[in-house]
Amino acid sequence: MTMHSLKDLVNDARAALNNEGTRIGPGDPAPLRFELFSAANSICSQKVRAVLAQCSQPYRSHMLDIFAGDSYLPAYVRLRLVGCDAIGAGLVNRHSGSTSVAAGGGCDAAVVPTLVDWQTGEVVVDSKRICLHIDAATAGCTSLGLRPDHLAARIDAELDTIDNLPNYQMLNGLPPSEDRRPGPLRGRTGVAFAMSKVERCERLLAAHADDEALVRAYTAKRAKELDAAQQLFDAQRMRDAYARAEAACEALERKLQAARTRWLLDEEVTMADVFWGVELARMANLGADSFWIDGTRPALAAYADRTRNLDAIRQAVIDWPGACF
Ligand SMILES: N[C@@H](CCC(=O)N[C@@H](CS)C(=O)NCC(=O)O)C(=O)O
Repeated sequence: MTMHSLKDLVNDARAALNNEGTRIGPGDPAPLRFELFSAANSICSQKVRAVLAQCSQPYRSHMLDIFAGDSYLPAYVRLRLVGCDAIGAGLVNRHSGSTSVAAGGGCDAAVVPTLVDWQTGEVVVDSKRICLHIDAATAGCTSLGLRPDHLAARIDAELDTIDNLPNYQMLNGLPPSEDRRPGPLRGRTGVAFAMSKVERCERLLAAHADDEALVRAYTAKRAKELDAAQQLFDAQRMRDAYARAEAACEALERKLQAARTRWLLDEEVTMADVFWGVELARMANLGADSFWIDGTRPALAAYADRTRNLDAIRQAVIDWPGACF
């Protein structure tokens, strides 16, 4: 794609969102390399904002409201399709319960985050890929970056574990009598949430029936959310999702107890710590810190506290307006 057509696509997305974006991060207001489309309360977006903060990378930030359906706006979807097509995995039309492209079976053209790299002219999608792209592209993280070569395989294993956690199911809570989510989320069921997205796709399909690219995007997204509504949210599936998250916490507790380094894998913060920090902050926000508080998993409790206090996690999640429920 030419830089000219990329500029047109981004300008259209900016106009659809009705904002020019806000500059985030250190340095003077020189032209910015990165432009990020994210949502305050999206865990995938939080990972990217935290990595940008950890790497001291300034960027132009556009906030989308995912509950209002901003990520389905035609101009935004057209921009994101460029990134999806670059992955080459096709569009996902079923739901695994996690947000992972690898586990889910493809790319979703109606979600956040999306990164534009003005230096390379790329649209980069999928939080894990975006974070690796930022780390490889910038010298601001640490001297070896957030994914030093000698730890790459172990860091990747942690990122995959986190990427495959059932975050979509967890967001929608446990069965009502066991639900520990904060008040505003209680009573919202996953089925109603997913079906509201199905209905939104149907309205958009009717409105853009003659636009091949949009029809492709909304058809896949409709099928994915219908699949979610039909098979992710019965009581047993919800309990299984929380049980899988607790098992990941138990594995992390054992690794932390065995670790001889300041952070999980190294003396310096790696991308594994940034991702775990975001994930543990989300679990705490949903009331799933019962997995480690009250002495249940002491090493994890201390680690959750330390990662929560990382400047990058504070800036991108804890203190970011609207990031916590
Ligand atoms: N694999 C993608 C998944 C992105 C994703 O699922 N984003 C969610 C928020 S974390 C979203 O935008 N949901 C809005 C919707 O489905 O309507 C990534 O990691 O970036």
